[in-house]
Amino acid sequence: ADEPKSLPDYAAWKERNALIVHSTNTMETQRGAIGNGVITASDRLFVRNNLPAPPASVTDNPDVWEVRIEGVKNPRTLTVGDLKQMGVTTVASVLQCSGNGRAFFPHGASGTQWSVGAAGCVMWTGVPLADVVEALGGPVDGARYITATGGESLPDGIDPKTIIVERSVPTKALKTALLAWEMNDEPLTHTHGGPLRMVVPGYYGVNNVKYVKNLAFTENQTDAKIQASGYRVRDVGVKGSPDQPSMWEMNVKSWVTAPLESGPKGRNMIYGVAFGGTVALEKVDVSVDGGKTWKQARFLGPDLGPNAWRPFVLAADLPAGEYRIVSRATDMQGNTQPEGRIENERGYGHNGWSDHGVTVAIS
Ligand code: MSS
Repeated sequence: ADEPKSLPDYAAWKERNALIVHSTNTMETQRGAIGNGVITASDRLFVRNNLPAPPASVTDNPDVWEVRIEGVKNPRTLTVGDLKQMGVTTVASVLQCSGNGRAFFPHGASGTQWSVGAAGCVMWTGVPLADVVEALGGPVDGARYITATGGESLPDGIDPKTIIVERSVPTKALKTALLAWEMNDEPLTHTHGGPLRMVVPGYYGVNNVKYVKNLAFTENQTDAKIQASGYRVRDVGVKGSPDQPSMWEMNVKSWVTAPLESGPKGRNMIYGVAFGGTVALEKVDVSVDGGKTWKQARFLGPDLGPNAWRPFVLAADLPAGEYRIVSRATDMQGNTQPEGRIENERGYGHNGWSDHGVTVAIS
């Protein structure tokens, strides 16, 4: 067996035992460490970097970090200090990697083999992007996308478009997007994108651009590789291209967090988490017989809004035996998790309830 990998320097403050370290750039929360809280502790939250993170010193003096705002009537360069005077809001939102659940795809989708833990629910504090844009005269006519650029320095000798983290989302995201400088009531660490991060509540992780240094209202999506051919849903064996669906709004999803392996016969509390992306949840059903029969679970803790996850619990009386425990969430628009996978080349957006179940021995 391989030596357990240690945490990379930029994430050394994390709780090692709560995480599976896949690589220097990818760490997921252990299923058993997700717990049943409404908010994921920062030191347990997954990490995913497409490029090496900038040095920790970027957050030494967060208020001087600059972001250029373009594609508005009055383009300007603003510091985080300026942004803090323009407005502020706090939102709870699920941060989930597009490839969360990739490990369940039998064709061996390439990329980090995330199970369920490339996701967490955190509080973001920052300025509503709409306030910033309004102060700068509003978007230019014809703007259809908001394009955010990450602040990593790029290596020489490589076409920047092939590696830069630059993502476009439809302008309708302006209703909820923010430029965040705090996560879970603490200054945003560089691990999670400090000093300033684009947050698009309910959208897949990749759209939440860290160390954002440029933000533009654009007519077209960026032609950066991460947008044009990356993060595109297509059939197995097919190359990515701009005409395929982009990983934007998250779909409805849930999974059980306890018990995971065994339990005592009699009363068992079955816990899990569920979310609807941009749509509030209606309910979560739980089955202890692999989906033959279902019972509605109870939500646990306060409702932190449509973009947050909802921990759930179902009390079940279980005689000794083996159980396949699965959960299935339904959102307010009636979208519900499918049983199976939507097979796709890169293993994106997996919300099938069957694969996400657990087999538990009760004795
Ligand atoms: N940003 C930047 N700048 N860079 C990078 O790399 N990544 C992505 C996001 N953002 C990046 C960014 C991804 S891809 C994800 S998931 C996220 O981020 C994560 O986060 P955290 O904080 O957890 O680490 Mo997939 O869809």
